Order: sequence, then C-alpha cells, then structure tokens
Amino acid sequence: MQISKSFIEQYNDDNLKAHQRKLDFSTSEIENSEAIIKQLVDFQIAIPSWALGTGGTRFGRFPGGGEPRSLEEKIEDVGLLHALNQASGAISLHIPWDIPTDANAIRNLAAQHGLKFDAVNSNTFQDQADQALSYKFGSLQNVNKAIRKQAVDHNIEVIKHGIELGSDSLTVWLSDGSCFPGQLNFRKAFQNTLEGLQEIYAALPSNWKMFVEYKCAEPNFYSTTVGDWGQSLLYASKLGEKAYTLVDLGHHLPNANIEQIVSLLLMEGKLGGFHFNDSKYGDDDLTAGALKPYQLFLIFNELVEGMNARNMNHAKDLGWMIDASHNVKDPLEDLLQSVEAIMMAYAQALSVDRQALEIAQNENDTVRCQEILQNAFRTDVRALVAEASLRAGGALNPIGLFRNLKVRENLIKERGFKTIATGL
Ligand code: AOS
Ligand code: ZN
Ligand code: ZN
Ligand code: ZN
Repeated sequence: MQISKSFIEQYNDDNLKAHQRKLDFSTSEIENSEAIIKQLVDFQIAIPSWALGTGGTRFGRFPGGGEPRSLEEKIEDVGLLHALNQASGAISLHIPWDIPTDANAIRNLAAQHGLKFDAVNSNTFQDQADQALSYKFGSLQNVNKAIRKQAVDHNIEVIKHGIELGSDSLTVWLSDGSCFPGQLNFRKAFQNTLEGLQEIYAALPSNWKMFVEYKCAEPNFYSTTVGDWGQSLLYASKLGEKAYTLVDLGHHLPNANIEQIVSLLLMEGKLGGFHFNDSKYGDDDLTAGALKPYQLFLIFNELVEGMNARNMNHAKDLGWMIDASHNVKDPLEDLLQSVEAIMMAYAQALSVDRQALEIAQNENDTVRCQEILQNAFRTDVRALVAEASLRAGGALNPIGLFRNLKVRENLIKERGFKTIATGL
C-alpha cells in the first residue's frame, strides 16, 4: 500500500481552517515559533525495524494482523509512516532479523520511500539456528575466546551490511552480565568486552560511529557488563573518538535523573544518540511521552542547551531513534504517537527562554527557573508540529489520516491476518 500525495492534500485541505486557527494562536503566544517550525521540519527520527510488528511478553503474543513479513515490507511500513508525518525518514535495521540479500534493491526501495538507513544493530543476545557456539553465558564477555571471536565476527558482518546500505553507525547492545553473585569476574568480563569492542571498532569505516548502549538489568538480573552510563562512557572513552554512549530511556534504575546524564554526556562530547520510549517499571518500551512527558521535555531541554553550547547540528549530530514494543496497540499508530511526542518535547524545549533562565539561575531565583521551564512545558505546541508536517508534505494529523485511509485494514488485506514480523 502507498499513500498518494493527493490523499494527503485533500485531508489537509479539509482540516486547514481548524489548524490555521490553532496555529495563529500558537504563533502569537510563542515568540520564536517560526524558527521552531523550521527546526521541526529538519528533524527526523529513525524507526526500528523490530517495532513494526506486535511484540510480546513471556506470557504471550497477540499479533494484530498485516505485519510486515520481510525486510521489504518493513521498509514499506516505515515509508507509510514517513509519508504521513515526514519525520520518520530513516530505518534502523537489526541483523540477522533483517539481512538484506540484495543490498542494491533494498537501497533503491528505501530511496523510493525517501528513507535512509540509520544505525545497524547487532545481535549477540540470541542463538541463531546456524550458529556454532552459544551465547548463554555472554558474548563479548564470555570466558571462552572462541565465543568472543564469534561475537566480534558477527558485529563486523553487521558493519559490512551497514556499509552496503549506506548506514554510518553501529549500535551494540549486549545482554551480557550475570544472574548470580560470584558467577562472573567483573574485571575480566569488562576487559574481555573491551577487547572485543576494540576489534569491532577497528573494523569501523572512518566516517562511522559506534554506539555503546547500556542497560541496568534484563535479561541478566544480578549484573550487566554494560550496566549504566558510567560503564558505557568508560568503554567509549577507551575505544576512541568514534565511540559514543547511547541512552535508551528505559534502561535506568528507577528515578534516575536521565536529563542530567544527557547533559554531562553532551558536555564530554560522548552522547551518541537515543532510543526513545517510556516506562514505568523497567525496559517497558512504551510509547515515548506516554507516561513521563515532563521528563522527555527536560531531556530535550538539556539537549537544546547542550547542543547550542557545542554548536551542534540538532538534526545531524546525534542519532535519534525509537526503541519500542507494542502488545496492545497498532505498531504503526504507536510509532506515530511516539514521533509526535518527541517532536512536541523538542518544540517545547526550543521555546524555553534561555536568556531568562540563565539570569534566573545566576540569581538563584529557583521559583523563576521552575516557572520558565514549566511555562514552556505547559504551552500547547501541537499546532507547530502539525504545521511542520504540513510544510514538509505530511498530514496535519498523521494518525487521523492513517485511520481515515484504513491503512491497517488494507495491510491485512494485502498481507493476511496471521503475519508475524521478526523482532522481539
Ligand atoms: C534492549 O533492551 C535494547 O533496548 C536494544 O536496543 C534493543 O531493544 C534491541 O537491540 C532490539 O532487539
Ligand atoms: Zn534500546
Ligand atoms: Zn531495551
Ligand atoms: Zn527498551
């Protein structure tokens, strides 16, 4: 299924009046609204290939129908999202779930949909059918050198696929760790992992980045070998200038101050990018902004402040990715919601009166500081996000049009009801 330009235009025309009224109000309220809209138009968030189907828990999986059955169909799905919001212009692949057998054809297909390839992800947290050695006791940390080598070789293979597709970064998330005290020599596990990462790093093309993703727990519940931002930063610093820390919002211990982590990683030039999602308990992988929109805003507030201070290109210098899983929602609708929530947090952060905030900070005027941030957070920026979508050729309300066009129903007709996408 493809969404034609004329459908989008018709939909926007039908909704233009109501939109204009809201936009007029927003632009009269928000001083730099024109600059914000321009920044939003340039802002793209990569969609993870593994979030296009229904996820599951260890208790069950309830597919919703019409899920992509191949890499080609995953690209088509992201193409649908991008056609609707013009803000999802990239896909992040996972090897071996998405092996491109004909890289040229895959590249062309993506280009037809206006998509780029964001970070490629390796997988040493599962055993594949044709795999010689098991990762049951870890991959890069493993006490067995042959297993470590297998994991290194796999990552190098992933880089090769990425090169063929025009990607320029590798995300390494390791499930390595231990379930019980005494199981692991922490120092040796760290050293083995570092050695493996160094071998992978050596295989990176010069323009590539490596993202080292940390996670506090799961599937290992006593220790994780890349367990927090300190450990990730340690690896990234030892590896070199192409290595960065990746922050997945769901990978922290409860109540961690993620915005402060973000600020300091940026300060050190070691923030690589994000896996956006939301959570209440752990790695819940829920829709971004669904539970803690204020936290999302505070993260963007630090991002805007830090990127400005370092003269960074907001759109290009960080990896903006979603990492999500859906048990009860239509995956595509959920992803549209996540992208919109991220755009709103970004827009609100861009609207913060930075000068006034700095003055208030220097005067220790805590009340004023809070007022400035909360004023931005409580400002309705939905019309700015809609306007950015409109100007870029997307729909004023992507989910509205998705439902209007009965996209899911059409996908079910095309692909069938009992489809299962590879992924988590
Ligand atoms: C795992 O918890 C991490 O968030 C990974 O980034 C990601 O979910 C995984 O690579 C997808 O399989
Ligand atoms: Zn992640
Ligand atoms: Zn995760
Ligand atoms: Zn997650």
